Amino acid sequence: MAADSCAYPPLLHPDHPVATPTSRKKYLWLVTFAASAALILCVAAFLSGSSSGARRTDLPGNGASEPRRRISRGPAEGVSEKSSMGLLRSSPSYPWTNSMLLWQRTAFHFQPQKNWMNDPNGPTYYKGWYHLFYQYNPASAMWGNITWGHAVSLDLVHWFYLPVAMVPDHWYDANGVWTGSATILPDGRLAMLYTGSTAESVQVQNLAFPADPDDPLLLKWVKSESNPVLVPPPGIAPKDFRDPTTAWYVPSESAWRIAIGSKNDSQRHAGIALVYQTSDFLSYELLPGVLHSVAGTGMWECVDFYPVSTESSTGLDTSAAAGPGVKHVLKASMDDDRHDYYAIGTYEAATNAWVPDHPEKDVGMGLRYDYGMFYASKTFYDPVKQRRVLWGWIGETDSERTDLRKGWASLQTIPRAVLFDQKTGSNLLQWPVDDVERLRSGSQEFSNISIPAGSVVPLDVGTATQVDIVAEFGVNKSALAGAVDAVAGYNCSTSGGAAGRGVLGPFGLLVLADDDLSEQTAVYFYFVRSTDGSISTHFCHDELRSSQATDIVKRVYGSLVPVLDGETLSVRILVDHSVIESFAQGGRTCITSRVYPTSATYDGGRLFLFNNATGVDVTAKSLKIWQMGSAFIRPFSEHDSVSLH
Ligand code: DQQ
Repeated sequence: MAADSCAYPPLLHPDHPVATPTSRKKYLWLVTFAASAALILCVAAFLSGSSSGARRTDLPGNGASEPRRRISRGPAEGVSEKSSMGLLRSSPSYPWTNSMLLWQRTAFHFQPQKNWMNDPNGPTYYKGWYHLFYQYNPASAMWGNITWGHAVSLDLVHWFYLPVAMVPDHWYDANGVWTGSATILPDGRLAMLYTGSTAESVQVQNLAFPADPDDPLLLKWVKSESNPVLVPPPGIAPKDFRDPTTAWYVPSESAWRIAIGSKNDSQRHAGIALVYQTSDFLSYELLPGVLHSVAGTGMWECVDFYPVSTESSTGLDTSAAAGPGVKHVLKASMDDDRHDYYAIGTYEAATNAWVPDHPEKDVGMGLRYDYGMFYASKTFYDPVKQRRVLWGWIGETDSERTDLRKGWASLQTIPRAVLFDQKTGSNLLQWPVDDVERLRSGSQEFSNISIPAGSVVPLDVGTATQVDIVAEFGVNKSALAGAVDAVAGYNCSTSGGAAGRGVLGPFGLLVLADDDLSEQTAVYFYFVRSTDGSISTHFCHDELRSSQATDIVKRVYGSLVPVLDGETLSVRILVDHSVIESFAQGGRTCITSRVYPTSATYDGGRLFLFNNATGVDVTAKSLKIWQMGSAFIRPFSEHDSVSLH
């Protein structure tokens, strides 16, 4: 799309000069420099046909053969790597058949009809509809030409595709309409702030608003004549300034605040969140200091900042005031390791500072939303059900060659309701929004199934490729008390997975398995009893045998999960063709696996229980399995608008 940028005036139209509030004037040179450079680039591209835009048009479309240049796309343009390319360089390619590839599309996860998708953007509720925008490449199944895809739903499950909402058509977003967030103002107006990557890959913040505020579908968007409304401040590199949050209102200032992620390499590679204050979303003041910074964590992408109630089970609006009974969550997507980390703490608007409750578990050092394939997440407040809802991007771990063949890449997680865990007081709980349960049908229930040490127990549930599973496990207490596991410092990822036998684990379920277990993904618990008698519980996914295909990245994921005295060990698992999302202990620890079964597909997908521990018998105390219907995600038609309302 950069080639298109030549069709637009590289500087704002003289009839609509940029508003230059004091805080912006001194940085105008940067914008002017970027714009002039863009103009020079456009001319050079026209003369030589070799601009970055021309490079992107080299990418083949759907079904095309291998990309001609195996270059790494994200980092060159100022964001993290968007594919598993580097990890798969020496993997032999697998003879995928069309029916195998077709199977990988899911039934109730959101994914576009075709092509590439990454971060969720601007999720919101507007005039009766839930809106999801997303980073989208309309031209290919690989990252690039980033545009905002758009879909709407009445229930967060059944989605309708709409035309793309915003395309890179101005100099200030010629290189991509990157990630952003929605803010609903008290009078119902909607302000959308997003990062534009200019033709020179300078990251600037832009404002857009609905062309017709009365249109509940928000089909048309207008980009502000004042764009860019923010450019990188002094000391911040042009490629380290992105992803504005939803704004929160600070009554004492009669103003809104937003956070923007960045990094400070001169302060030990610290990830930082800058805060700007605005009263009109057009002019902004950079507040002194930062909301928070953590040394060693590098660039913070897709910062999210929101309040949670410590006393009630409802979500809070982003502008809910800090105070007793309210804590604030700070989340950052770490460009360096591509994981979403959060911490819970206290926000003080007067000092513009957020302090974590547990500094040893600061952002980037402790808790993650999800220990699997999950990144660039964003929450929004749903006023209808008074809940905070989290979306996350599930990337691919196959090769780009395979993505091009299947014609699409990436999914969004099932939207998850987020609450403060009042029992532990130290983590969040994530749970699939209850609307998902509308897809359940035909449940099968089992109780007290014995899983002796070293056994695999098939579950007679027929096909299990599109299921919602809730399982509770019990373990012989005396065995637990007597056993001391030699595995000090157990770690799911370095453990050897479900095949590694310990005294007290692993045990759990094998999902997306075929009859002879040549394919299986293990979802399991693993107890470790230390010499001091304390027991820690690990929750893991093992993808190592998830597919016979060789050209995919397979990992063992997981972390600790708190299990309080008197609690039963429990897990909920959503299985959807090629995605497995698991929620242990009510959602204290979550894992998402993106897998690529080749024979555990169609009516060949099965479910098993297993116990690979050597020293403990396990009982599946209760097990409930629902077949899940399809969400029938489809393009929106006028008929839908009449029949649904
Ligand atoms: N994705 C967007 C950026 C963001 C990154 C570009 C995170 O705005 O930082 O597609 O995946």
